[in-house]
Amino acid sequence: MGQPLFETKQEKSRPAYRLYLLSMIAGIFLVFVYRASHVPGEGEDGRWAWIGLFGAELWFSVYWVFTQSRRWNRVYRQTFKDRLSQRYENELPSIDVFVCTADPTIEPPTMVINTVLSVMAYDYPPEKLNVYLSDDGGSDLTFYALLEASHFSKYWLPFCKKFKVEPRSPAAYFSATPEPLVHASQAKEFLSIKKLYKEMVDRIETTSVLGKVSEEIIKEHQGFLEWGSGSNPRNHPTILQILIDGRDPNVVDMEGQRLPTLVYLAREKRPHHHHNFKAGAMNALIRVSSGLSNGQVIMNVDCDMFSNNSSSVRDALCFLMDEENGHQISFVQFPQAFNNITKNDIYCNYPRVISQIEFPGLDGEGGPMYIGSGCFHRRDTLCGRKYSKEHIIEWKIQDNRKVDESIDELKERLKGFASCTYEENTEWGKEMGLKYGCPVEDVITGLSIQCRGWKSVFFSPERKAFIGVAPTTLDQVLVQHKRWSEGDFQIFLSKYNPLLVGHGKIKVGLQMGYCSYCLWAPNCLATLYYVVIPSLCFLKGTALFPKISSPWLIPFAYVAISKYTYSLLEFLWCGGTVQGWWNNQRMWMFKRTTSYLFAFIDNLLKVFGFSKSTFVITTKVADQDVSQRYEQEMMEFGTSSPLFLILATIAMLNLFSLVGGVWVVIMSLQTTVMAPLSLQFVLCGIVVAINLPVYQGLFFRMDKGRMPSSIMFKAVFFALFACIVSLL
Ligand SMILES: *[C@@H]1O[C@H](CO)[C@@H](O)[C@H](O)[C@H]1NC(C)=O
Ligand SMILES: CC(=O)N[C@H]1CO[C@H](CO)[C@@H](O)[C@@H]1O
Repeated sequence: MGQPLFETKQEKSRPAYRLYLLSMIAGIFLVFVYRASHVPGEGEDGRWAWIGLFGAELWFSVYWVFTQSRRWNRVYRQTFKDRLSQRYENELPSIDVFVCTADPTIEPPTMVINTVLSVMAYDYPPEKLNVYLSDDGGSDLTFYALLEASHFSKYWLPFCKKFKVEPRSPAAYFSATPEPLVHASQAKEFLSIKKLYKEMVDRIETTSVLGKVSEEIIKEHQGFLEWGSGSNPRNHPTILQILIDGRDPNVVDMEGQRLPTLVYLAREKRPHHHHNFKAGAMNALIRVSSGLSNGQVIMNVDCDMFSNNSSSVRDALCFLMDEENGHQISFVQFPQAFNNITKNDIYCNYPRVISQIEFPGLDGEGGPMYIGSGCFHRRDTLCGRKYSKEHIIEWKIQDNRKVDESIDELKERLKGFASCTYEENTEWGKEMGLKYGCPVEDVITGLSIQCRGWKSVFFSPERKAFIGVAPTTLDQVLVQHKRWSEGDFQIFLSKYNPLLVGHGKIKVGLQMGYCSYCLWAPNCLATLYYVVIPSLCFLKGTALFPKISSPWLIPFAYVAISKYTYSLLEFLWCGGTVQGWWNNQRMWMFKRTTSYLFAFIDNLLKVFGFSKSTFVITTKVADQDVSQRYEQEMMEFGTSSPLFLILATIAMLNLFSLVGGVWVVIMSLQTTVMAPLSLQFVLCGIVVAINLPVYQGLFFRMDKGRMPSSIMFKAVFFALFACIVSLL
């Protein structure tokens, strides 16, 4: 046994961090002592507001403890790909890559094939690489685009390998490299491949605009015959096409090299069957691929995330094939990155702290969660295998094709795996494959794998492995977070609660780490309380915090200042800017008061048996100026979403309270009035400051991204109403 294929560096919690933890705990304790010992008496002003605030602070403290579990034991990984090639170059396992798409209008076929081409061009023996596209949209446009991509790959793959091109998504490559490469010999090939690519995109886009594939194209490939006259996205038989059969040595690229297998699959859809969204698609792919290439490692990626790093497969294998520790590792999760993040990242799309602090923290406690994209799994563990020390993995190619089977027989056999009825009375969706019944199926799937004894690994290379496109409007971001937080909270309320299923199976730190995400949604209550009640009480003159001269002020000030200083330093350490951190704080407040609130309410409605969500949330806006405003870091409101009404109302309420409260102090001409209210003044002032973009959107902007005036009127009305009621 030689040197290890990967190395783990432990970032042990430093003494300074422990000191911070201890001092915070002491500070929080003193805050509680004050809260408990100074409750206003029966009948006094502000008794209930006080008790509520105490509750909110208790919640924040408990939640804060949960978030520390992602920090105290961080590990960072490094791989040695040269050792992997030296030892295993000829015995590399075969890899099945799954790309999932669901809708040709939201996910344009050109984007999908760029992702497909980027993974086909991995630096890996092509005969061991198999790419499957699952098209839940069942669209012949997507199939047509994939067919074009299969032709183009015969030029693209040799080009990538010859010139060591990075990144290997043609769109990303050509936009990052507008000029031909330096040498004249390369320039010619560069220009000709760029031309080929442009022509292909033109053909695909013309076809997309027409909305149907032309008769000439249909004649070219018999695969189109599978789209019968009556088929539609919700009602069609399984459509399966092997566009490139990598096992056939006669199928080669322009340089005579073998090509990766490329398969198109649209699983059977029938109106009366539940399809289980992406988890269902993934499970169909797991089965179909098992009958064909049967790769021992499965990687899946969303169709909007192209591979930016052609060596990711080898990175992942360094973990899975390591002789010493690899046998217990079930999956290797890469972080998500985005290519259109602006400098100060106004919507905090880039999960900076998550990928540089929190996931390494989870990794130190037994492994990160599976986040649904950019993850390499071992097939057997994804299909339910339990960990046992005795089991030794044998890395070998085990293609499940029968020797004497014709291509048509093979296709029929594979199609059966993707039929609607295949999963009836089986363990699929329960113990096998991805789990069903939860909007964030990836998280519970990862959790149950870990509960079966496996570890996972988080790997974040310098050059990012996968890059996607981040949402560019506030509405999209909030809706996305509503879905995530709703799913995560649903896990907490279900039988998959990490504290229950993980008990005795995974580390307590990891259980807490999972919970810190699962408990996103309930944060809404305490946050809403904190940004509304102290401000209203300030307006009214009811003190809820210690006086400025009181020694009790110290723990409050200490806890607040050190928590936010810590988070600022952490953010800067992760490469962010101060402005970016401020934006991040704003987004936390926005998410907690809107997305999480809706997610929380929807979950409660479910628990009480109203299964249907009663809140309809508006969809995305698509506007030409939107991306321009995004690049200028202007917040995009623009639609009259109920989420924005909440944001605007909170902003107005704090503004009224601040102005009104200060007015009262000035009128009374007594500075003593201010002394007990100063912390509330500061709090209310901060809420106003963080909401500046909202006031701009409400009153000072003329562009289409401003708040609709209907929202303005309603928000002013509700805020005034709340202020008046509180004064009564
Ligand atoms: C993506 O790959 C390109 C080309 O290698 C590199 O310049 C860029 O920094 C990568 N992007 C990220 C976010 O790592
Ligand atoms: C700032 C930035 O990079 N914006 C880009 C975001 O992504 C879209 C689509 O890829 C580009 O058109 C923008 O230029």
